[in-house]
Amino acid sequence: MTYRQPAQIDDRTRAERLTRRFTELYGHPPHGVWRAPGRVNLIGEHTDYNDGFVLPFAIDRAAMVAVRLKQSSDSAAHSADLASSYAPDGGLAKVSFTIAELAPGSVDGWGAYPAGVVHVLAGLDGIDVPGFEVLLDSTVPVGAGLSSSHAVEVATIVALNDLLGLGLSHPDLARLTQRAENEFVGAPTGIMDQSASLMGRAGGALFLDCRTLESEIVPLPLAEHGLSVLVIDTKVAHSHADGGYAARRASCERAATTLGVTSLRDLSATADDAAPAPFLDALDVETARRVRHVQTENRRVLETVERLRHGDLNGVGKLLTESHVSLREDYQVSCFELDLAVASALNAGALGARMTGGGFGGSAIALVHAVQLGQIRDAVLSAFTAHELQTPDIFTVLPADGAERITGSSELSVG
Ligand code: GAF
Repeated sequence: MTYRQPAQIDDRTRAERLTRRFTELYGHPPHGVWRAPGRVNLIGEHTDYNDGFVLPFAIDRAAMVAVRLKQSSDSAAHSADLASSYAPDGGLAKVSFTIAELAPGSVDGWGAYPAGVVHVLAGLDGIDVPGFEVLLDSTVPVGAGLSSSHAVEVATIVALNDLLGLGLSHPDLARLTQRAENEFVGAPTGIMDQSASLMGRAGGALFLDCRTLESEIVPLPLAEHGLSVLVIDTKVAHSHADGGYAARRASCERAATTLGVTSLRDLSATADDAAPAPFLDALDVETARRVRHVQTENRRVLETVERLRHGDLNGVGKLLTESHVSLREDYQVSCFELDLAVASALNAGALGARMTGGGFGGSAIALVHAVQLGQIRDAVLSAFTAHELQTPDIFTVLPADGAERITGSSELSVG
């Protein structure tokens, strides 16, 4: 069967629609509209909080915020057109808060994302954050492991960075949204997702050194090679505030201390490092496997960048699949549905496939010949039906530009 992707409305039309709804809701227009994309991670999983290497790309699905600054310090945020867990009745979900009263736990649900960012900004010396009104919408599916929460945080922080003239750089903004996520939302995540949302570029993947935040866009010539990246959202909801993610992170930190290194990155700085060495004897078997994943995954990222530079997309596919095996066997963050998505895509002809993001649910990606999209999607759907599982959502994604202002001038009338 041929595969047809449903059309998405363009950014400008979405921004105009959001502006109209904002004006109806608050009685005056916003000062501007900003968008920030979700991401898929091509490769480099659970390496970011080990100071390692990652290769994600921003996708053509994004959160959008319309924002207006106020004179008072109370803020209101509404979500519109969000996936059902944000506004279950399809209407508006509203969150209000006073900036000075914000503290971890004081706002929950989706409202914690804009509130967390504001809380962190307001805590910086010399920055006075006034109240503001926000209307939010997003086309990033929630709970699918495509960074819907980071997209909201990044859209909010770039809007405030512009409106308040803060002049913060992308690495600064990435570190601040990471603090919002860690300190306010309570999810001990790394720096990859917000960096992809901020620094992604259409046509390429973001090769990021998570220790220094030095980055480079590596071209991802999908169309030239007749390839597509297919996302398979298993519909198994995951949350990084749950124990599994935190336990993996803690075990890596303990292992680094035992091995006498600052972080596990120091065991695998180059692609030529020797295989896991006798030092692993100092660790219990399970921890040694976690360490082996981080070490081999860092090497796979470097190797993937090399393969891309040489136009070897078959080689990239093999590395993706190796990454999945390592996440399943050594890091143990996959699940039955993710393994099934990967296996059925590979059996139907994908060049490579792997879980993407933190795991325990969420999405898998497959690198596929565009002409095989229909057959691969059908094979995955049949496999899920045969196991009486929820029907996955399957769609293609393209590397897109990172966060940006869509409309609005810098001339403000604050009210
Ligand atoms: C989640 C986290 F948010 C990232 O920081 C990263 O650790 C990823 O899981 C695993 O690679 O997306």
